[in-house]
Amino acid sequence: MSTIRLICRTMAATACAVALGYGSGALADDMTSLATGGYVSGLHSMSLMHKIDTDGDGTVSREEWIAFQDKVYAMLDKNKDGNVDAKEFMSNKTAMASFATGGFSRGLQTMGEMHKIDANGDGMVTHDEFIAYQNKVFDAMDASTGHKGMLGADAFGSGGANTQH
Ligand SMILES: [Ca+2]
Ligand SMILES: [Ca+2]
Ligand SMILES: [Ca+2]
Repeated sequence: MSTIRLICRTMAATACAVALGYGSGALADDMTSLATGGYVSGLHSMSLMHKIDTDGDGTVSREEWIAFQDKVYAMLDKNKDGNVDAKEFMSNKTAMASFATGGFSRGLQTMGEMHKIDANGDGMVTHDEFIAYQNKVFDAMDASTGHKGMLGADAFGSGGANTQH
C-alpha cells in the first residue's frame, strides 16, 4: 500500500485513481479514507442518484443531498430519540433499500461504516454527526470542476460493479 501511495505522488491525480482501480476520478483518495468500500460502492448508482435528485434536473445539489440524508437518518432513528445506536443503525434494511437502493443500504448499514460516522466514538450516531459526515461525503464526491457544488452522473455512475443496485 505504501508503495502504491508513493507511486501515486508522482502521478497525476486521475491517473492515480485509475491505477488504484477506481472507475471514477470523482471518488479518489478523500473518499477512500472517509468511507468504507461498501458505502462508496453503494453510492455508485445512477438509480440512487435519481432518487436523490428530487427536482429531476440530472444533478444532485447539496440541499437535495442533505434532505435525502435527513430522511435516511429519520429511518435509522426508529425510536426518535435523536440518537442512533448500533442496533438501530443495522435495522430497517428492507425499508431503507426501498427508500434508497439495496446497494445503499448494504453499504451504509454496516458496523464499519457506523464507526466512520460516529465521530466521537461513543457508539451512538447523533443527527449532527450524521449530517456533518454526509456533508464531507458530498465534498469528496464534488470533484467535477464543470459543475462545482453539484453532483452529476460522473459522481454516481461510471460503470462500477454496483451500478445496477
Ligand atoms: Ca437536482
Ligand atoms: Ca434512537
Ligand atoms: Ca457519536
